[in-house]
Amino acid sequence: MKPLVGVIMGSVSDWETMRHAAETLEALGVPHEVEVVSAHRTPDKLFRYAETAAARGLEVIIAGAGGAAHLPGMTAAKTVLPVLGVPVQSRTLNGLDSLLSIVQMPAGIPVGTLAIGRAGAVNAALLAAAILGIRHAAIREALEAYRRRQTEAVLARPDPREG
Ligand code: RP5
Repeated sequence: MKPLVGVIMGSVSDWETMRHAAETLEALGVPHEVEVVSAHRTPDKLFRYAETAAARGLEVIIAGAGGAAHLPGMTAAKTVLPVLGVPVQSRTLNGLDSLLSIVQMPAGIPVGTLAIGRAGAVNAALLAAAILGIRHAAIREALEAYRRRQTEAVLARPDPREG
């Protein structure tokens, strides 16, 4: 099936974080593609990617970047598809730089910004699935099942001492 979600990141070094988005989409059976697209090192590729995304059938883009994290915002500037931004935890400033770079978009060009690191990557995938679930019943059902399993797993282990 053709990808519905594009998972892009500024560097291969972001994969350790962004793989959690890809794995979550995989678990939900959401067709997706994964690619390194750098706002700074490959700006022309970024423009091409964002400009052609909707015509290629993508419905949501998840963009992860760290430091001067311009990828999500610049992607959003070139497409009207929903763009979900994942701040990657940077070595120098722990990802606060990434978070502020992604979240402080000017009015008019929104990026749905998630938490720093793994939680943000997982939640970006879940949010992408929720958006797709409006139109794609199978994805909505997979998301409902995911949430049910999560609730049951927590209820099954109320005592934290029992590993
Ligand atoms: C950003 O710079 C990337 O998103 C990455 O988080 C950060 C560092 O990139 P590398 O120097 O590790 O390639 O553009």
